[in-house]
Amino acid sequence: MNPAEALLDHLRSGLTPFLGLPHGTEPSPVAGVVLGVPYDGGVLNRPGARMGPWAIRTASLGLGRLPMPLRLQGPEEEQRSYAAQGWVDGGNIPTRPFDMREALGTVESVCSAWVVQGARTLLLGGDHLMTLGALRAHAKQHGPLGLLHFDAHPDAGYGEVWGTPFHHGTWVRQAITEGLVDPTRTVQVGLRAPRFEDGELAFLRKAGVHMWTPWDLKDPRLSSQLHGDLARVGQGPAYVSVDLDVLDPAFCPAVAEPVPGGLSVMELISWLHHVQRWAQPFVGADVMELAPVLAGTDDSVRVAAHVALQLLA
Ligand SMILES: [Mn+2]
Repeated sequence: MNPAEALLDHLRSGLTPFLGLPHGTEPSPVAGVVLGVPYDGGVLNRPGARMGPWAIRTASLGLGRLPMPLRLQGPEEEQRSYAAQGWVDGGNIPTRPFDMREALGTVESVCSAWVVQGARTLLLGGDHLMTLGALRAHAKQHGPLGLLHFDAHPDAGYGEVWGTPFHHGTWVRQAITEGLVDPTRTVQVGLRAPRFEDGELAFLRKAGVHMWTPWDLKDPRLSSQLHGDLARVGQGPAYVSVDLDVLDPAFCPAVAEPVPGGLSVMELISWLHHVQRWAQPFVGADVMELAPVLAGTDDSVRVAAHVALQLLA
């Protein structure tokens, strides 16, 4: 179905699959699957991310799927393929809002059912803890993963909150501890939030994770080191995780923990272009933490839809 037909089909059916992709909830050997994660029980402060998947899908309707070439001038023109070629929208993962461990298990088992068929995954969140379920599914299939993680926060928090070590600020530490990611192929971009404790950065440094603040990204002396880091993540099976709070609240305020001083949409999309230069495409990706109820306009939602589209371009 071409995009125009997909739009007409949406008008007829009232269904809103991401980008008008074919809807298919039965795991099958497709190129990739988009899965919503309507869960926000791991949010510490401002919930609402459980509504993210519906909002992103609605905002994606009518978007073209033929991405702009990376350059229209000069010798470096790079054509990009039709976005989400061979992908389906697998609907939402039915995470019940009452039990965090069960929700994580549901995300893992639904992702696994697609991953064993050879499908790549794109999660639309949902809170960031749910990334842990997807990483468990992919690591079981591919072994330890490279991780390119865009976030204002390192998400490697220590200690328990309300009696559990699982919340949306601890999944990276869990993933390293469980051996789901290769820390030497793990790179975090955009970190800037004020911290509660020093142990997080020490843990990540000791593990071998490379971390970049928005100010590091601007330093021309660090440019080749940064490009080396981004390339290294993709030298094996890799996962790309975007917490929308990596963006400045000027661009995307509808997140649980907005932190001033973040990336612009253009900067984030520029970094995502590096992902498309990896020798092998990412095995899984996600766009997390959109809480559409937390902002009065749909600007954040539109940004989320475009970031998700760029991942599939
Ligand atoms: Mn996060």
